[in-house]
Amino acid sequence: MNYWEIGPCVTVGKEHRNLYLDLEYHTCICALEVLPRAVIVIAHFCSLAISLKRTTFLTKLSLRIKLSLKILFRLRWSYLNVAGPHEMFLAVSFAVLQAFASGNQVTLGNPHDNKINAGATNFTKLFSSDLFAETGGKASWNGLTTFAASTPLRCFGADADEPYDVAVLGAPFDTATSYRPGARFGPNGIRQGGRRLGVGRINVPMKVKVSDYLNVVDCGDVPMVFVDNKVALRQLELSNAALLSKTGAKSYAGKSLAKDGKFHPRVLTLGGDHTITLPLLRGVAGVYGPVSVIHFDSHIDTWKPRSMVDDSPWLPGEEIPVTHGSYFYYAYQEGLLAPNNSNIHVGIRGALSSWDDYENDYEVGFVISHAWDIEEVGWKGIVKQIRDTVGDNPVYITLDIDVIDPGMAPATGTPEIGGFSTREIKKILQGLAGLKIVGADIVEVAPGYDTQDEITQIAAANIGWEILGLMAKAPLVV
Ligand SMILES: [Mn+2]
Repeated sequence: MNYWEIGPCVTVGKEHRNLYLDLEYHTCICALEVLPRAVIVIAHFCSLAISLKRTTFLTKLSLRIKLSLKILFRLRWSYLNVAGPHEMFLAVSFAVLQAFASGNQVTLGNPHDNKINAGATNFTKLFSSDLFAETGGKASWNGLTTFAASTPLRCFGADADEPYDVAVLGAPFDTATSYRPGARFGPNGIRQGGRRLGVGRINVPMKVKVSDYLNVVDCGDVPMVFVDNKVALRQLELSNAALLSKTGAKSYAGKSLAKDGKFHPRVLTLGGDHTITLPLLRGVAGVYGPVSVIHFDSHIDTWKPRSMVDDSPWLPGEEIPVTHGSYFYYAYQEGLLAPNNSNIHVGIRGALSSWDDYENDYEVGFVISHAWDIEEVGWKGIVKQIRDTVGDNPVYITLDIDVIDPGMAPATGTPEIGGFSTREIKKILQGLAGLKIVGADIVEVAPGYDTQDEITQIAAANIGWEILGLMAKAPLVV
């Protein structure tokens, strides 16, 4: 007889009796066998737990429950020598949970009626996405969660030498947001929202399958400290620069857009509050020079730090921290934005403190397409304005999820009514095919404010998938 301990059985006084799993017959027995009736009840709960690990459990489940309940009702609690039904129930529940939790450690298949041999199983084949759901293989809702089922890679560790064309990078940062925080959970929220997407699936309106053109990997999240934004943003800047400095998996005929003439990977960053765009722009500007930014947002984000325009708690000479509303001002100061107002905001509708904000915005280097333009000129008109603005420049796309109407994307830091629908943003993005997208980010997704159905996270993930389609459609050649 081969026993395997799976947890406490029942408490008698202060003493715990242990519960054992009989590996041969798949029944549970109580050590010491102090309470025959309790043993019967526990045995049935246990066999229920074990049944759940087996493929035939559905056929057995109802019988097991029926039997267990029957015995429970017939039982007089006084026989059990335990404090009462509560304690009994807790003891049994815990034992069942233990049996579940430990299930992976032993083969629970019954040796009498099947021939499972884990050692000989081809798990690569068994979990292959080719088999898909109908055979019980890898499906959209199981397996490791990466963005759009891209390949997981330890980009900064053991897999640092593996080549790729696009790195998805999480930037879990929300300590420079002005209203609702929570975007630190954005990266994994967006990944979860993208579980039904795949880089190996066809984007029908774009007529592209990303994996035919690009090797996309998910590098996980950059560790970003929460006590010092300057340090956190430096952590992201260094990580982003490390990814960008690599040589891409694919090379193309023609001259690379990069200053060094090589083909580098592109980074799709999942934020994070919008402040992260500053270190990310430093990265792409380092490789390609100043870039034209297409900024989808309900706010302009070019504001001068307030301490520069009136009194502030900062001491004279103290560095004014960048926020999710001023990062473009710093980007302009640092020369990261393409000159001659070849940068554009799309979807703007937030209130202003002063009309001077628009003057400052123009000085920073942007032109503005407002959210209500969709009513006036339609998605085609907006696409035309974007393309006229950025021309043939290298383009960086940064998309604040609050560009979408809060009815379709409520989980964000600073929602504004009157935004684009998800259908409209898809049409606008699809209209940008051919632009040379050197990098992109999707920011301000704060899953804590999302609905149970993950509506914002699904929207953000789909937008990321469209952007990957744009990257696939235009190699970075001059
Ligand atoms: Mn923003």
